[in-house]
Amino acid sequence: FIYHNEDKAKKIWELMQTYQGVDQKSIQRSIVNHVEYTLAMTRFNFSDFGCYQATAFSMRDRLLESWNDTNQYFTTHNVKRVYYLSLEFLLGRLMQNTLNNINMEKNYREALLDIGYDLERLYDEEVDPALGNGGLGRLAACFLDSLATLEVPAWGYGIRYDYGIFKQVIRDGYQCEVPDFWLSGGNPWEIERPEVVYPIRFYGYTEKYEENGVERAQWKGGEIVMAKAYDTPVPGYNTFNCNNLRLWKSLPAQEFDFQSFNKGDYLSSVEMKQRAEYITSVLYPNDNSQEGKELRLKQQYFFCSATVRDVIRRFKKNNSDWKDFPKKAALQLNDTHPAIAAVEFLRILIDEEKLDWGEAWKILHSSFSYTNHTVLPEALETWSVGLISHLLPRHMELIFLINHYFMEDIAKKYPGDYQRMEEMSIIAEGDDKQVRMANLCILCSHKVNGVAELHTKLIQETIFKRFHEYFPNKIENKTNGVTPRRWIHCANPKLSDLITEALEDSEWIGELERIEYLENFAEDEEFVQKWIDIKKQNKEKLAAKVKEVLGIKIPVNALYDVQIKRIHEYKRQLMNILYVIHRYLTLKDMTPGEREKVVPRVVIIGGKAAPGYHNAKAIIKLVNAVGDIVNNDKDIGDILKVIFYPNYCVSAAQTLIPASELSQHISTAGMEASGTSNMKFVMNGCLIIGTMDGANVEISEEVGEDNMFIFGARVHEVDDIRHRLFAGEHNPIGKRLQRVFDAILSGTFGDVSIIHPIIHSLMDGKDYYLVTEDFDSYVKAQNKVDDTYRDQKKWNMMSILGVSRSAKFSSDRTIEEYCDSIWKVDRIPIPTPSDS
Ligand code: GPQ
Repeated sequence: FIYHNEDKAKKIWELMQTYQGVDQKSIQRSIVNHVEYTLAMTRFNFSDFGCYQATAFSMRDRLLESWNDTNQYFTTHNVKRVYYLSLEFLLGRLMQNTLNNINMEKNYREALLDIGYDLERLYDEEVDPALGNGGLGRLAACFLDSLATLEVPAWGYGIRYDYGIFKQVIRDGYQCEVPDFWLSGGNPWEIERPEVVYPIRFYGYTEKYEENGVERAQWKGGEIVMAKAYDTPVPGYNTFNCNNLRLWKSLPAQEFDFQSFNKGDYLSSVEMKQRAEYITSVLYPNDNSQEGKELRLKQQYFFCSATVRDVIRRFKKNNSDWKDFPKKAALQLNDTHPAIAAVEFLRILIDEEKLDWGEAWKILHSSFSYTNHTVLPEALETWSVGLISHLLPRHMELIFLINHYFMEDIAKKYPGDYQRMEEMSIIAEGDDKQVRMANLCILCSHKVNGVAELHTKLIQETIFKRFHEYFPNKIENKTNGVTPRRWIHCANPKLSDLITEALEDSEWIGELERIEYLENFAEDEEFVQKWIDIKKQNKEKLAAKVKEVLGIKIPVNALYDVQIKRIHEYKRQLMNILYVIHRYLTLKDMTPGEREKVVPRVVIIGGKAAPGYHNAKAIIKLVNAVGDIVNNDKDIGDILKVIFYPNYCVSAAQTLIPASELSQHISTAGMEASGTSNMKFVMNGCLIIGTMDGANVEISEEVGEDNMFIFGARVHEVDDIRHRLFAGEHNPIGKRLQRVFDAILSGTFGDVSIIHPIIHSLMDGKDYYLVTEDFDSYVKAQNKVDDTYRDQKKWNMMSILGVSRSAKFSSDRTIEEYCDSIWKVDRIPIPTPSDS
């Protein structure tokens, strides 16, 4: 290795001279070289896409320098690393974020302009890597940015899906799903690692044996699939540190194929190849709900096994005593999706490393921790004992053992309390026995966290109540956050510049606490005017985009009211559109003179429905149908526009959020664990209409309740209301809402029969999400929105105060808390080239 051979190292250093230059010529030469030598295009004529690719390759070269040095440094110093295990990383586009983090945007912009390319246009050439569903996957991406920025040695681990979340196309008002083969144009950001491969076993059987009084097993037979690593460098903001995101792809195991060949079974060997490749082919498109398919469990085990082996291999490079493992590695489970990693780790320690149960358990427990992201029962994962036994026979044995020891402890502490044992057991008994993955995760982890204060309190008091009683220090809160790099600095560059100008430096981008000084400008006329201008420019940009995508012209002087998130009944997009209909019917009642006095609104709703989620798809149809009528109604004109924004994704969010003035976070209280877009909107000067749910509660504490539009039932009231509604004791539907229902049912919006069953159940009181219950207070809050918007001075003041009080919601704050109280890791800045 070069570091052991000084002469060789010296020679290589002389050859390379130095790191990549930052001057214009060096940047241009590097880009043009990639055009010719990497892309094999002619350097005298290349497309915007070619230029994007070459530019990305040139940036990757640069990242590789710091990425290699960072890893080398961490290995040499044998530091503790964080491993973030997640089935989803919703990264979004990388070019702009990377250039900003390494502080090279200006250099690249000028270098490109000089050869006739516009950097902003290149940004739009990039595919949006969408290996996630929604909040959970995007949180993982924000965490990667903060971990690198805070110089924490950390790797993300996940799956390199061939197909990310589907592309949403709207036909006749209905959602259609189109596959997202995001790799078709190549991926210049990743590095394939053909030498980092692990064999992964499925099915087969176990053979038990005893060794020094310890029962161990050998897992044999079945099928072998290979996992190959693909690495994506993760640069931090304003640091030389560069972390890594390692994603696994499945491949057929060659040795296995040859066996089939020898038997002359050629076709079945080809079939096996395809089965192997199928494992990492597609991301499951469900958000907040489990589908329970065998292939999904295969994905989980596949990536967990490869990850655990990789982590162990890295540990063993520098360490010989297993007891040191928790001092060198912290593994975080992003929800229960990677839960099987804990069992795989235990299996390796016991069956391969020959540790005894007690030692192995202690090491496992001190290094693993688990984040819960929901209380919704349909999202709490369970897998049938039958399926796990079939696919992972040894793991099922170990889960039974973990449960056996645990049940013994519970029986000791609460003799005869079978009810409690039933609740706490990993196994849900019954005809079709199930493994409760959350219970497994809680047991295997030294810390469990919720994602907002209210959510953490709820898991302590409801779904994990028994565990909280038994392990009173285990469950704690880590309120989510979002990265200000992507969500202010990149998404809203003009706002970023204005903040930097006001605060007189740009350090707030890396230390968001500093943004509080903006409060001093809330009444500074010159500043406020610039604030207004920026919002207006962002609205113009969005209006142009809407025109381009949908052919609909939206007015810029209207209030932009936005709800963008996965479509789910608990998020209550239905309540939003019912209110829009109410607003439309009210406008229709008015004389033209009266209408002119109404605050004009553009209501934008965007989000994907899981392909099998019928009710969510019905809501999309209703929104589109209402838009068709309202947008073409001459009486209404520009006073109300209703837009369903198709294919909502990270890059769309980066255009929508900076242009929003009001955003909706209106879930039934207790159902949204945190929400994270609420934080992004606040950071971009948008006001919130919302329920006291998830992180909205903490946002209201920070910005002040007067600076938000809060409405609806509170969490402690929900159960009683729901009981009342279902017992038929519901309040009669109010006149306004009844009129809305009548309009829908009588065909005012064309054929929306797909929504009729939902409307009928609401009228029958079967209103699990409290839409009818909260409707009146929602209307009141909306009236207050209009009144406030009329007072632009007040509105802008609220907007500025929101931004200046948003520091808590930086994911840097969140990550610092995880580092201090869960991972116990330090910040390790690596020496920059100029230091060495
Ligand atoms: N979340 Cl369980 C998802 O995006 N997908 C899921 O499958 C589950 C949770 C969200 C949750 O709904 C939001 O309230 C959170 O803000 C987000 O996770 C991140 O914690």
